[in-house]
Amino acid sequence: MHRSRNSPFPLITPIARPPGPVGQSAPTTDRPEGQPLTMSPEITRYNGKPQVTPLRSVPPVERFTPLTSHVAISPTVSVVVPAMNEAENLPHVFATLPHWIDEIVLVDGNSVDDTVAVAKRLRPNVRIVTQTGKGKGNALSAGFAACTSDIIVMIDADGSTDGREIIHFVGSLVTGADFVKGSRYASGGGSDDLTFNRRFGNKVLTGLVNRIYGTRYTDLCYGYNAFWARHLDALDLDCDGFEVETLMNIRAARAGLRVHEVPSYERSRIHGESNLHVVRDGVRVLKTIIREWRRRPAQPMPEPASAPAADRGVA
Ligand SMILES: Nc1nc2c(ncn2[C@@H]2O[C@H](COP(=O)(O)OP(=O)(O)O)[C@@H](O)[C@H]2O)c(=O)[nH]1
Ligand SMILES: [Mg+2]
Repeated sequence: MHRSRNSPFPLITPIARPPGPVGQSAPTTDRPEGQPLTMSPEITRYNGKPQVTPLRSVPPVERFTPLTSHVAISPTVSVVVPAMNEAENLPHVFATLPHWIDEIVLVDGNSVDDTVAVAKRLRPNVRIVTQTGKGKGNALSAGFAACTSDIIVMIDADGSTDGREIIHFVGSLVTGADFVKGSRYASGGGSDDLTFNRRFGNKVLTGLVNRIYGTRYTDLCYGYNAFWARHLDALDLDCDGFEVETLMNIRAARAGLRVHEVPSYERSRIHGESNLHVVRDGVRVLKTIIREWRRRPAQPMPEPASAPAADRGVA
């Protein structure tokens, strides 16, 4: 998709690259007039000989958005925020969202407070989707379907997840991941919100999924994730409740997507109470794992796409 950004972007300029290793011409200096600049070649070895494979063209400079003074990306980013009665928390959540995201999609769970009004006041261009069914899974499915960007990030509306971490998810996607999971157990991650029961249940369920799918997930039931929108069909979400993250993680593994984990710190929800019930929703997660296991394909799981990682990420 194309974005309409007018900002002249001074950080990326075509650089005349120095000649490559002896015997190889520099791919950018002998480019015919009018041809787009190509990315730096990937140097691989084949039968012991170095091979230079030019990657595909760099998108036009106008399509790049600076994220920091060192990083710019060309794909667009949508953030999906499921929210049910989170009016008091939204100001905190929206304040952490980076200025460079392209779209916020708030999925309202028929809130009886001012969730929608507050969201509109904070961000007049927020897109409001009203879910037709019930539950977080149903809300996320509706939100994902409404997104128009290349990358989709999901974040909670209770103040527990920090929008300033989005750059880590996006960074991982543009450098080769298909699907990025936040993890409270990865080095640098943590939680103020996990009770003993939730921690225990998550550990058991994570171990079960890892055993069945050969994955090495460290955190199965966490609501901070991101992925390329082009993988929505592979995820094929068809659930209603808090089992949604589990289903996404299982379907990502089954589809052979390249899954990365990034550390994430979960704070306690700021106002209000959790809608999750450990036993009820733990059982739903377990049922989801068993149902997916029964449906597992007879053939082995597909290999991840073989295109160079750094190129596949750049939409
Ligand atoms: N739209 C919508 N959002 C929901 C629903 N259930 C939970 N959420 C949102 O999902 C996020 C996580 O829910 P929360 O109750 O904090 O569960 P916990 O984080 O697992 O304790 C919050 O932003 C909630 O407002 C729902 O049925 N519909
Ligand atoms: Mg929460």
